[in-house]
Amino acid sequence: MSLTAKDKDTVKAFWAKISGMADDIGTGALSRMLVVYPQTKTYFSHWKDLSPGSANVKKHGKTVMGGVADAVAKIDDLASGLLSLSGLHAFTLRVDPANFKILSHCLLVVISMMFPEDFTPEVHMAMDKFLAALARALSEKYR
Ligand code: HNI
Repeated sequence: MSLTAKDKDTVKAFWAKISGMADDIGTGALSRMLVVYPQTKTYFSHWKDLSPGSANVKKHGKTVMGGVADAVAKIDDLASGLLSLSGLHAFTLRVDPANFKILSHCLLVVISMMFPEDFTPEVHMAMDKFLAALARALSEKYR
């Protein structure tokens, strides 16, 4: 399902509210992903410490959220905007694209906990659609 103009406005407005906390969101989501879905740990076996909130997790949380911020900026053309990041995950990192949905879910959980007032059902739906579109865009080079 593609994002409507209204969904895009909702995502941009919500992102403007939460982006100042992006590093914490990234750390929280990545920490949860590695605990709740331990199969995701295989991709990060070269890290020193995969435990929640570790220096490695914090640093990579920030990196991932940089990618999300970039996706918000490219919301009108995600598939071509994220092609090189998709290629990196497909050919160099060889991440199973099923994991993009897992991380999206963890992002939604953390965001809902950090912003209980602002995370209305309308925002939830728009963010869910956006993260699904982001996961689809990251999967583009796997085709
Ligand atoms: Ni992902 C590196 C963005 C999901 C495994 N990832 C990156 C980088 C960005 C990024 C940006 C750094 C690229 C560079 O060096 O040029 N990743 C994103 C985004 C999502 C995502 C926006 C989804 C929202 N990545 C995932 C998932 C996994 C994943 C779900 C595996 C479970 N990514 C990696 C790995 C690296 C990586 C592994 C390299 C990290 C390192 O430290 O070596």
